[in-house]
Amino acid sequence: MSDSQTTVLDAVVVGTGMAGLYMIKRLNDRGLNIQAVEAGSGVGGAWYWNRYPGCRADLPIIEYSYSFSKELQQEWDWTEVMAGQPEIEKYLNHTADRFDLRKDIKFNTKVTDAIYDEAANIWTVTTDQGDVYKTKYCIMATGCLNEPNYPGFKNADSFKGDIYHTAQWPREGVDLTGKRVAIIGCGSSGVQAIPQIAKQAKELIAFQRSPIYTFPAKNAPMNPDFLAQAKADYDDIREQQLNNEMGICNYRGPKKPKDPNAAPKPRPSKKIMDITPEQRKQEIEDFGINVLTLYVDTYYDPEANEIACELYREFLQDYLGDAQKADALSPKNYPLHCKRPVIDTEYYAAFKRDNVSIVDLRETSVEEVTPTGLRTTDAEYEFDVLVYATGFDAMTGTIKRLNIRGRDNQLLADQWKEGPRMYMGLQSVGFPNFFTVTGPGSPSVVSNVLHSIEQHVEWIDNCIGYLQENNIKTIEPELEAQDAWVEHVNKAAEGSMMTAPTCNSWYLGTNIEGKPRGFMPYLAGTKTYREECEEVVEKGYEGFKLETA
Ligand code: N01
Repeated sequence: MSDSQTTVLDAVVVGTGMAGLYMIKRLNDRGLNIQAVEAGSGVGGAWYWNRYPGCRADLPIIEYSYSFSKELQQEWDWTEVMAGQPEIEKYLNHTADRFDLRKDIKFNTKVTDAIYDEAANIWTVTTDQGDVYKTKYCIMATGCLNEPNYPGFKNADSFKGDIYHTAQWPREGVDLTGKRVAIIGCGSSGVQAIPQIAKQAKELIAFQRSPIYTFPAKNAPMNPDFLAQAKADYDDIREQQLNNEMGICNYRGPKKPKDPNAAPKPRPSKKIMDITPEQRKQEIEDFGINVLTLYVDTYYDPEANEIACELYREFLQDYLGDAQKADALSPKNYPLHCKRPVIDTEYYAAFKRDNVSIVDLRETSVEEVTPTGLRTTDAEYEFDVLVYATGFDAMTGTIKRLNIRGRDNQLLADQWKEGPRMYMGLQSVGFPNFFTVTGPGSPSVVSNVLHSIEQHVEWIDNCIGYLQENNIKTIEPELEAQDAWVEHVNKAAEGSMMTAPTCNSWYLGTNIEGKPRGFMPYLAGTKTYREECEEVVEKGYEGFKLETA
């Protein structure tokens, strides 16, 4: 039912990335009257916005793809083991078309407000295009990495050349041929972009404040036989993903029958502390530098971790053969496994090129941006293009910027001032019928995020179905349950390198000035979390308040 300005709906879905698309499909299948709103001109979310050169998945795409449709699984042919952004964007467009989802999406439109009317039990969602949606359910599928972070350098606007952010790369692409380019940041985005930009640009200067631990991605073209076998094995692959705490099964193709006469395959040691310094070097030689990520003790024992870090730095010295460059690129003063794991394709090789240099921002700091480049405390740098690979105000940035008001007109951003407070990463107290897909307090970004997205979308959809069928007006968490969950999430992160005192990361919010330090995702694992979610439902939505109509 609509008048000229207002549309009355059952549900509004904000965002049409991997989460939003599946959410639309589920709610359509349920027969609800819905509207999705998308800021971009196309679907894909993170895979729409992040189109910088080199952008690709960091998990095998066989497992980082939708599991909800067997037909989709069978009909889509991936061309690389870790697919690139263009291919993933194409896949998501295909998904939108295949399930006829576009009809429900309003593109080039940003939600600005979502305001709850307690008496009417209705959310009023408004957009920057003047749309007004009156809806019973509001679902934020805005993703965890959506709001780009621009460092607040002095005189940032004075630069006369071109400025780009990896997370807002122009759709038409950027020709960097013959240009002098500066790139700031070396998280996953910078590490993927640097080798590609280095190939095009006349000169590339990488400004790095926290050089990263990164490991070879081992991407390759997809072998058609492997793909065919994976398709045949998909039921088993998905089952194994469900039984893994990261939502990853590391599918390696068909299991070969064991040859009883074959010599046992060499395997790396379990703990770095169990082997001698000579054995550690031998294992790096035998299994590659990635072996450092396999020693379990490096994840919880600071001494084991520091040994691994030192071996990493030595490896870098040997590989680069340039002590000064290696020193500038060496991660120091924070543990391995603190930040999100980064994998790369020829990242360090790029620094062997004559046109690539590094500025170590631990030794000098940025004073200001100038019309022709950037001035540090040590020197002035001139370039034509400035690329920010400086990440995101992650997990809470997008939601906190919106005018979301629940009961008693309270602002969600106020409730989250000291850090996000959610029950199970799904809902916040005082915001009935308002859901967040992969919200803070759920495994989301510390898992195969698409696996976590599917679980959340299904939980939310089933919950809405339950409310509809049982004539329940509202669902929202109980304060005690929410407080206990936040505590539980904090406990799960204790003792991890991700929360070590010397660790800073976007998981902790420390990349954004003024953001309170706190580990936002839930580290207990996807299997554990799914079982907890199922138990809550089995116990009649334990920890949630349900109000009947
Ligand atoms: O962002 P980041 P990202 N001065 O926050 C630096 C996902 N992703 O876009 O560490 C100087 O990791 C900052 O330095 P520091 C993935 O989950 C996935 O790279 O704060 N430097 C850091 O080096 C990933 O984790 C893929 O000291 C400044 C960098 O900028 C997440 O997105 C690909 C600075 C930011 O790194 C974010 O990755 C890409 C300043 N003022 C992204 N401010 C896949 O592979 C920030 N930095 C699927």
